Amino acid sequence: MTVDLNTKAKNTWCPGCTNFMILTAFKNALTELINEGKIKKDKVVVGAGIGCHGKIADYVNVNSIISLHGRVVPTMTGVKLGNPDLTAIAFSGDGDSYAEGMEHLVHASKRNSDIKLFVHNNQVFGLTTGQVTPTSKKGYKGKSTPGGSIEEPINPSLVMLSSGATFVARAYTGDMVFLMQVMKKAILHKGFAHLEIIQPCISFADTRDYFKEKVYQIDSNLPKNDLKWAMEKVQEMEKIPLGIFYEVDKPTFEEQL
Ligand SMILES: Cc1ncc(C[n+]2csc(CCOP(=O)(O)OP(=O)(O)O)c2C)c(N)n1
Ligand SMILES: [Mg+2]
Repeated sequence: MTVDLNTKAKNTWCPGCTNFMILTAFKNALTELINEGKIKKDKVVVGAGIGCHGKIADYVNVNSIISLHGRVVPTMTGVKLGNPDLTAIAFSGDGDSYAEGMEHLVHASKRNSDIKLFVHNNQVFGLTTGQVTPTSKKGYKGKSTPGGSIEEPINPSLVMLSSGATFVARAYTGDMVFLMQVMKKAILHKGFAHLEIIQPCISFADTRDYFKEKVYQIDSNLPKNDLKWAMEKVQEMEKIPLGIFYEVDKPTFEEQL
């Protein structure tokens, strides 16, 4: 069955932005899950933070709410508590979630709130035209760091594993089919799911050549319930692993409340 997820909103992302890959992967993931009878379109709610990523809420024809910068996670916590039947999917940016929204993120993860969080990690504040974020590489030269960032970046997947997230995964916009497959699994996960989507920002942090050489997919048949292994794996830097590192079944915040 054709599921029409298009909207009439004018798209204002830069031509060639990797957000188009995330948008397409997401629409395909939703279409397949709806057609497979696993989710219902009218029960899906998309939340978004503020940033280039946040515009995605305007481009997918499902229920949606645009939050404040850094506040999509608590907003979706409320949405899910108010109506636990909803499939709550939040889109955020590396600035949105890992800077201003970090404390919300850690606590939602610890609670195992039944929210799926897809973070567009372009290692830059994109919408505000190129300032350093917690995931910017050391040496990154942008508007707020003209001499190069002197800080080491954080590793979001590691933070999520140590905070209690029950689904921790990483994907790259260069492989849209793989991204879609991981999105589908995250959406079906019961509990807090964190999907870090590595994406080059073609305008302010063009990392296309860097990531193309670095990323690889882990063996999808490996057991996913080994926290120690997952914590070690996500810290690999020489080559950057992609896939679902950790996935366990635990009671959610909403179930227990
Ligand atoms: C409370 C608040 N703080 C700061 C801002 C300014 N602001 C808007 S978008 C943005 C950067 C967003 O960066 P990121 O979350 O990485 O998203 P991207 O644009 O890269 O997709 C900032 C700092 C704001 N709108 N509201
Ligand atoms: Mg960003």
